[in-house]
Amino acid sequence: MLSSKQCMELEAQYGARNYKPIPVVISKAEGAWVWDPEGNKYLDCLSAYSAVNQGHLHPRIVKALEDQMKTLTLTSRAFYNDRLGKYLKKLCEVTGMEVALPMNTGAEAVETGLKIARRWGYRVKGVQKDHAEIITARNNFHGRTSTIVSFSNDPVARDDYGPFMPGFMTIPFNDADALEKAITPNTVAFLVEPIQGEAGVIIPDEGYLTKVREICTKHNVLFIADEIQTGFCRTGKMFACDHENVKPDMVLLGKALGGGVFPVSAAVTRKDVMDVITPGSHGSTFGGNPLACAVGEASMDVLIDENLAQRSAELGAYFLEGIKKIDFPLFKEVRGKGLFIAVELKEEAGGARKYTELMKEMGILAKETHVHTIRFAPPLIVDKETIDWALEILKKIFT
Ligand code: IF1
Repeated sequence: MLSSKQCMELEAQYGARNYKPIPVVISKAEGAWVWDPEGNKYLDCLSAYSAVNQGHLHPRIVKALEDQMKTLTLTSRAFYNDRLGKYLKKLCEVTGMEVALPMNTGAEAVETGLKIARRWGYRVKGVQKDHAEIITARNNFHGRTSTIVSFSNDPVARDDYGPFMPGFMTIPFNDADALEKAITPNTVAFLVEPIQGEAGVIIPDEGYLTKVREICTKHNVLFIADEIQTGFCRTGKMFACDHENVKPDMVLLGKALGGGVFPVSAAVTRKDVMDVITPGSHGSTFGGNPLACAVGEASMDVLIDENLAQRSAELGAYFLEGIKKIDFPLFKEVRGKGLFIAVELKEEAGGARKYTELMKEMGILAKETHVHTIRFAPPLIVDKETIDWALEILKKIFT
């Protein structure tokens, strides 16, 4: 087996430098825990950015993958496959939507949503050809395609990838008045994360999503919720929009839909919206493949049958309180919803990186976001004893 050092050297030599990972190599995982090649054990407090909500190697998800792997893996959409319909039905039931378009990665789900919204604008709303506008929120993160970085305001993600896609504008997050002011007759959609993830777990004021719903309805604008990171129980409800009982016109899903074993994503919406998509107008070689369908179905079953929304809510509140009780003068703010928690440090702390590296030394893996914020998002199957253990370590680090 390669040592951690050898693995890191190989990546450094042969890999593009688009990441700056915490210096730990993971070679094995189970549940909430991961191991490096030397046998050191760590608590995973990132969960692959919430793609592993069900825990690493969940037996039921692995079994679904194994069983399907031996039967049928890929057909393309040139033919039907016997898994897709049943999976899409479950996806619609879980989201309360009517029809779904299956893709693979989150960015593809977002692209799908943008294409549907534009077509809907021209063919249903009656916007003049090539004049559709989509409103997005400042500090958003929706993925890395050229179109998506066109409406990012993060220079690191965007600089020198122009010329950028026109037809997007950005307003402040958590500002419903700004949304209403920004809407024009050409506006087809408002795309927003119900809680901003990459921005640092930014939770909007209560009532914001309700107001967004009202404004979008009033102006005949599609409310598109990117629940790729916040969805599937991460924030203590099945979807983050459920905290306000708000139903968007379209929901974008990914990450945990693949149960940590496979990339699975989708755009889910109403029938009258999805009807603008006609044969040949959108698709993907791998989207809706039988393996992804089996995994997606099992991933949702696990979330529901193991009551992971409630678990996330309860353990999240407990973890959040525990961190808040640590009396560290360099904490600027500790916030969270469910097991989606962020610790923002004051400028004087000199950045979060040295703390995430220290945490690694003590057996907890988390990642800083931007410079000053540490995100805590363990798999939702984590138990209270483990959180108590993590809190003891955090106490040591922050005192
Ligand atoms: C990376 C961040 C998190 C997302 C939302 C769509 C996508 C993402 C709300 C695209 C992806 C990822 C991408 C991953 C790191 C991670 C991330 F730090 F970059 F911003 F989670 F916070 N919508 N988020 O959060 O999904 O195409 O990646 O499947 O390394 O880029 P994807």
